[in-house]
Amino acid sequence: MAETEDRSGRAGGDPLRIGISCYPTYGGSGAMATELGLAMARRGHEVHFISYAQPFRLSGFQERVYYHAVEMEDYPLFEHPPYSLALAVALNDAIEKHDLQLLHVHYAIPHATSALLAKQMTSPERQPRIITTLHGTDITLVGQHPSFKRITRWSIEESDAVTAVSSYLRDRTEDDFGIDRSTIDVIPNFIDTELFRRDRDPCYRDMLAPDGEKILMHVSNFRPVKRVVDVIEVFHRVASEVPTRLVMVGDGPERSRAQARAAELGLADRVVFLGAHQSVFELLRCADVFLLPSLNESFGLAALEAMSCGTPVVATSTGGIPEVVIHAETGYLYPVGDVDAMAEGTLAILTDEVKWERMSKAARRVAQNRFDETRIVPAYEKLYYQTLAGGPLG
Ligand code: GMT
Repeated sequence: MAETEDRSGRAGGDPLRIGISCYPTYGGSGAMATELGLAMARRGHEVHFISYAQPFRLSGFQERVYYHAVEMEDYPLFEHPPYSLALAVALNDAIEKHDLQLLHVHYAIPHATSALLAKQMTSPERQPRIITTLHGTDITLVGQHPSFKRITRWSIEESDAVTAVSSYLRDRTEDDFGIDRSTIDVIPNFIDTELFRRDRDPCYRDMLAPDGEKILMHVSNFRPVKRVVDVIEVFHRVASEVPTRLVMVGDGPERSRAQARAAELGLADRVVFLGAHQSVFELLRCADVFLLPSLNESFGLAALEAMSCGTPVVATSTGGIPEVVIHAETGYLYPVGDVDAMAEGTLAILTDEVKWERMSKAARRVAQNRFDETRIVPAYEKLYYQTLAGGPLG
């Protein structure tokens, strides 16, 4: 199969009919699933998104893209409505109505399990192949819980193909679930480096830092794993040395703790909480340093988005982050919780223009050379064709 560098051109083979299921709300797995589906549609495939809400990156009309909402009956007996079953029915419905050949599900629970149920509900000659992409806490946290562990393992084992977004996540899947790592393909997350770039308008730098201050930025869903209070702590140390503003993008359970800590430290007027944002590339291109002090990340898509915008990253050396951020080249990596070292690293970048320029260029280069959409989407497409043909990924 001839591969092409064309942004929209298919590598080869007949167009496919693909179903995609993911979490539709803000989060890296939903963003990746949607971008992948849209890229596949641009390459000529028919793509059906099946979820309880329209994925947040799915806006506007695009040819060959369809969205099917999962219908749920709100019956008083259901204290916990069985979404997994409703999803299985919606997937089965899409398989039968649109003759889907593949279901690509993102985040194992419950999507892989529902997909397997949907497959079994379909007559043998029309059963689709199931591809499961592991994203992070489906393996490292949620899937570890005794109530989910066995069904997570079973759903991975029964999938026709399994991918993980980093080598770290593949290895964790082997270590924690006893699944042979050779059966899991590592296909990293990707980025549209044409969209996520620095030299484009709009840039809101003057609005975010009206007195010409440096800008630190953090983007996440503010869950405990992101350690957003550490972002405030790092900022506190940096702002006492260099005029700086902090822009916090996103929303979630830890937002009020972070806001309270900023107020406690007397930083409230220099930290802006923007809430969830649709087009983070417009913000990331104004940032001088991106902070990601997570407890764990299987990949760290937000760091890649920043790097593509030429923003150096200061992060923790945990999980799959070192597969994305190269220490001392595209930013700095430190142990979890070491806010003093993260502040020092941030200051080293902010106070040395030559270093900033070098890291900014290196960050952009790594994003382009290793994670551009045109390099990664063909790998998924190849996997699709090979899974349909029943063979391994070559
Ligand atoms: O696994 C999660 O916590 C959710 C998921 C998401 O939907 O945001 O995040 C994971 O998947 C992203 C996309 O592949 C990765 O960039 C994140 O690193 C990963 N999060 C964690 O591992 C905590």
